[in-house]
Amino acid sequence: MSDFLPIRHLEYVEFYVGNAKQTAYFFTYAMGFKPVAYSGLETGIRDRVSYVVEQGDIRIVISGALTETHPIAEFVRTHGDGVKDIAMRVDSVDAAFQTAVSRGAVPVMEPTTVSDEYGEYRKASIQTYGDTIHSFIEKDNYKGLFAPGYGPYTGQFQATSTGLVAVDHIVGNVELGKMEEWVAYYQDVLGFTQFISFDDKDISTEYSALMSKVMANGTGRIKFPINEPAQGKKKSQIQEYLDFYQGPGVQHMALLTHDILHTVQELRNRGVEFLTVPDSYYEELRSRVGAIDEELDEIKRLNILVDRDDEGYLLQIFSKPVVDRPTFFFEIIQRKGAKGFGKGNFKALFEAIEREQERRGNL
Ligand code: TYF
Ligand code: FE
Repeated sequence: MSDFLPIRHLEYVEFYVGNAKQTAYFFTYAMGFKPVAYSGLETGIRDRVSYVVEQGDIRIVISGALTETHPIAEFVRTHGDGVKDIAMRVDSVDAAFQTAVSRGAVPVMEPTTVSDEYGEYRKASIQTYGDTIHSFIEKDNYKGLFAPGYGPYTGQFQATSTGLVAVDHIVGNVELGKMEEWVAYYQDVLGFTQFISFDDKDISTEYSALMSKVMANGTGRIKFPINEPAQGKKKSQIQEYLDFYQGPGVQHMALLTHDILHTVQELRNRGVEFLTVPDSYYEELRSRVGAIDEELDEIKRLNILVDRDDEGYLLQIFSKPVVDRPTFFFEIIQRKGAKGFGKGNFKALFEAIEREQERRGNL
């Protein structure tokens, strides 16, 4: 089937937060992102503030409200800090928006042009799960730093990279029984195809269960897994998310590194907290994944997980939630040939998540 809505790449991921300045501090000093642009009172914007931070090909926008009634404030009251917008770069905003809406997308913002002395910036948005949106961005004729209304970042935050290079995938949690609807949405509206699926046999442990399907765009570069809770003996981790986020939303962003030992050591040094698996995981590792390039002692010391498939192997680790509620977390991933999502780690990973759920009194 033809790619009826070609997407060039992920342009940015925007978080709505309670305190953009301090979230920007976390992204800078803990995660190693460099602040590049700013929008707020000093650039003539009176109702909100946004910081743009970058590392490798990853661009994050962190936005906070300056007024009681701003939609950002309403979002944060309901959901806490979380992802609002997964924005994609397209050749034509008009074509992308018209195509998506004619195929059933709920429109959020019609194609809009904003201009300044650096040129024209075009944007339109459609709804996806929960209060999350996808914006389409067209800015080939825009030579400014980020977008109109933004100026250079002139503050004192200084980043040292942690080696993160790209977004590998972004996962959405949806309500029980809704996964197929959202799979169909990405298929019908955005022309994504199903990349891989995991059912409850793959990923249910004694207490916590979920189902997951991975949707990928035409180029295969953009991957959006969708999770839904499945019935288990106790509360699913996905249901815990839905309860605290008060609905569907982005559960995790997986960020790619080419040197996971370095990246995880850096993140740990800077206070990023990760889930841990028991020693027994590492006792079984060598027989499960065979020979790998990395020193097993180092892998174990940093509590990194490893999985192998027919094409190679991958290394991954999951942060604890990085916001107040047990909702959004990061995954750090290095791929050495493997294109999967670490199915062989699901049991150990979900048991680690369940231990955290238990500590939170949510199991
Ligand atoms: O994205 C994935 O599929 C892997 C595994 O709640 C995973 O990162 C799946 C569900 C989940 C946490 C991790
Ligand atoms: Fe993941």
